[in-house]
Amino acid sequence: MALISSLCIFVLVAHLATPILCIRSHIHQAPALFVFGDSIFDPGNNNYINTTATFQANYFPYGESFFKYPTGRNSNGRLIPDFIAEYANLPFIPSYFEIEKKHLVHGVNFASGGSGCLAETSRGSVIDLKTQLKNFENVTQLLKKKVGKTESHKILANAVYFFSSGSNDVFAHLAANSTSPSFDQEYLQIIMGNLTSVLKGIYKEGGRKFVMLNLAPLGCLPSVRAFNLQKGVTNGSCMEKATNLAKMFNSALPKMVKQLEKQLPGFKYTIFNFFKVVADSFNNPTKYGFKISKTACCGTGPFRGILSCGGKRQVKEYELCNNVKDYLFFDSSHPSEQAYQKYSELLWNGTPDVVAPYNLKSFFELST
Ligand SMILES: *[C@@H]1O[C@H](CO)[C@@H](O)[C@H](O)[C@H]1NC(C)=O
Ligand SMILES: *[C@@H]1O[C@H](CO)[C@@H](O)[C@H](O)[C@H]1NC(C)=O
Ligand SMILES: *[C@@H]1O[C@H](CO)[C@@H](O)[C@H](O)[C@H]1NC(C)=O
Ligand SMILES: *[C@@H]1O[C@H](CO)[C@@H](O)[C@H](O)[C@H]1NC(C)=O
Ligand SMILES: CC(=O)N[C@H]1CO[C@H](CO)[C@@H](O)[C@@H]1O
Repeated sequence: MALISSLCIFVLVAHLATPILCIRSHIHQAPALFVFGDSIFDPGNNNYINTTATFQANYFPYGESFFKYPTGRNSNGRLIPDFIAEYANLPFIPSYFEIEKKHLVHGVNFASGGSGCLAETSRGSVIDLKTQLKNFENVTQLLKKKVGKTESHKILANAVYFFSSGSNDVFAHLAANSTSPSFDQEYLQIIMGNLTSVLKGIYKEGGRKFVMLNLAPLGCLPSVRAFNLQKGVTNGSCMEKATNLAKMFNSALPKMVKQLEKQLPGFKYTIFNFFKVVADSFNNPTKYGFKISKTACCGTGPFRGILSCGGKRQVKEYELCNNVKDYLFFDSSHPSEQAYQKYSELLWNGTPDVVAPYNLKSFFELST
């Protein structure tokens, strides 16, 4: 957002200040960042809700590498929104439950670990996407009170709205249909319908610029591979069915946002190919600076794929690697801070094969 301000040089003429030269300068204030979705983005919202340790990460060793205390982030340090905020010259975006009014102008993070696009996904233990939208609507009211209608309108129109959602809907679908997880095109349409209605809700509040992460190759997560290995379904290879569901979601996503672009004047979007970068770093870890991509740093059992990191969940015994910098995955289902940093660099500066039609550097600058 370019705020116009005038700098004037005055001369004093007989007690009257007369401007002789005024310079109009553009003071660049970074657009705000509003964040929605699941554990990929949750900075600790789940610390404040009635849930279980399964959906939380507010205990050691989460956060150990960067914050030095467990913030609630599902990794050893910063997440993608933290890096993007840094690149955009914004402070860390506060969780919804930690906003003080002074922070509102830079954005708010509403994401909740375990949530999906559907209210049924992890119902009762997470803040679903529709409720995240309600919380956002609340924030827009607070913002209006704080800075006034005109300024809040500008902030909301220039802001970037950042989404990571859908993986947990896929997992819920697989869990409910573990014997024959034949994908239901109908289920995908319901997911897309719910995601669409949340995007429209933000648009209605004045939001225009949307960034979507597509889904990772979910069948390759250590948690999924360990589960299938233990059940004797596979030898620990990636679960094709889970990855295929992610691929189907990923082909529906651009169609959905293109549709919105046609329907809603001024609607802009960009999509980060999270699938591609996770698949690539899983298959070619050294290219990304990792040694180990198939086993997580923190967890239990094969590939440390049992979700036990921290010992607060069902399984209390867990292993923690010595050199987390070598690992793509921190726990059984979440990338390490180092991986998030690499992905964030690609999201910020990347070429159209990973982020299109805009990378975030140009998307932030895009005027509405
Ligand atoms: C939290 O959830 C549990 C299980 O759903 C329930 O038994 C308990 O009463 C809830 N606690 C609060 C404070 O709402
Ligand atoms: C909105 O904020 C008000 C006041 O802070 C609060 O009472 C209400 O529960 C909030 N609504 C939602 C949906 O969070
Ligand atoms: C959202 O999902 C629910 C099921 O969770 C479904 O009944 C509803 O029709 C969906 N809404 C849209 C707009 O697709
Ligand atoms: C594991 O299974 C996959 C798929 O069935 C197969 O392609 C791969 O060769 C197997 N690997 C080993 C080490 O047996
Ligand atoms: C959660 C989920 O997707 N459940 C589905 C499992 O499969 C049956 C039959 O195909 C569907 O009716 C359920 O909706």
